[in-house]
Amino acid sequence: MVRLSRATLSRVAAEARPLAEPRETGVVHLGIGAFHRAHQAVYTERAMAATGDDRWGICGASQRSTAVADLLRPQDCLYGLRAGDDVRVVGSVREVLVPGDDLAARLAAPRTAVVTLTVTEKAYRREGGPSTAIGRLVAGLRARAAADAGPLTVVSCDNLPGNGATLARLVAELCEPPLLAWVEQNVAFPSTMVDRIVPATTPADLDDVAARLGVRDLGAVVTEPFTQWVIEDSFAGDRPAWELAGALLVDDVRPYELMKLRLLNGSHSAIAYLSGATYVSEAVGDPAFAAYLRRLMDDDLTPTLDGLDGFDLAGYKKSLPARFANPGLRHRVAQIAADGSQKLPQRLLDPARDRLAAGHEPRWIALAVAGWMRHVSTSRELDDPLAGRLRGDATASAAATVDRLLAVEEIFGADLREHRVFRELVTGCLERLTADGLPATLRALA
Ligand code: CS2
Repeated sequence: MVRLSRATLSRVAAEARPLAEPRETGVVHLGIGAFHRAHQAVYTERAMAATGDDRWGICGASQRSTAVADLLRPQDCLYGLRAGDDVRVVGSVREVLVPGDDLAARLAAPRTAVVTLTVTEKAYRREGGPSTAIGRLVAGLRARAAADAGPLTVVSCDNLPGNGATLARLVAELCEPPLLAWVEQNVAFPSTMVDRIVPATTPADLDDVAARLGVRDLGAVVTEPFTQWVIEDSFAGDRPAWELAGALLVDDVRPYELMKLRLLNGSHSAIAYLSGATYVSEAVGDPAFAAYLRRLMDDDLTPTLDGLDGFDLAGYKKSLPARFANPGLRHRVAQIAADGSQKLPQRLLDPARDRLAAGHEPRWIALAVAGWMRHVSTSRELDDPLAGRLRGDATASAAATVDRLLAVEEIFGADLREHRVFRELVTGCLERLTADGLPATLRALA
């Protein structure tokens, strides 16, 4: 089968061809993995199609490897996207850079008006250096300031609350005073909430997309029909008309961020650490586990949300079990379990704090946290930037394990360690989980 490229596009059915063919690059994206290709790249393509403004092609950059470039460059950066039964080729990406390429020059180009980032939670840790995503962004801002190339908007699309403000703070820490002054005058960092489930592409996905498109496509991505992007409407200059592509531009993204991080990502992490399943769909197919997720959302997470007036929160919540159950997505729980130390705080610990402060006992959250503790204590291969500190004696008592892990302040802060109720809840859950297994623990808590 021939490989997808501009030259072979004519073999793809007309309705599955790109919606736009950008003539210039207006967006630089840091971290061009599957998520970007199924999310922001699609909004940008649709925005170009809606307006006819073809200046918003994307230059994607990979942080560490040449893998994505190796897949996309031979395809002229085209790739297929399957969402449910809909398969089509996305045409917004124009170029993919690898680590040695001159990213700073792209960030300093006057035509570049927007930078988007999907660099994962751990990239926002305070251990910056010039080779990290944020270090490279700062080098680009320095080049842009020197070139006097005009304002820039930097849009974080990672799953962190206040992601824009967090990024602005980390950037500021790496800037020398004159650069900081320039950034304050010229660069905006809106916060955003991004939502679309995008599992890592499998060889079976590639075969499936090839069969549907009629060309071989090594850059294909498979996702769900659902997609959402809520963006703080604070830009330094020009931008793609993302609102015409379905994005919501709002004054305050925070209520949306908390809703999504807690309900969707919090449930995801609970699935990853408790269910014992290989795939998310398998976990929620178990009625007892599905009932647990409902209690987690209804009792412990939803009461911590507010400010969503006019938004169909009930509808969003109702859609989640169906999204998780999607049999067309082979979403491995191991993918979600990775980097738990960077995910737990905003997904489960902040809502636990809110519930404790209001005088409640968040036992469903405590169970998920106990699941994570069991996971980090017993996993042979722990994929986490703090792995060295999290691994422990799998035979230790629940109390000792809870004690050891609550002391990791980067995750639990100083407060949760000292919180008697929280400690007791988690210890009780871990004891039960270890002694009796999940079904009995769920019955005992219900
Ligand atoms: C997942 C997210 O891997 C994970 O931690 O919870 O990637 C999740 O699939 C997306 O945020 C959905 O929008």
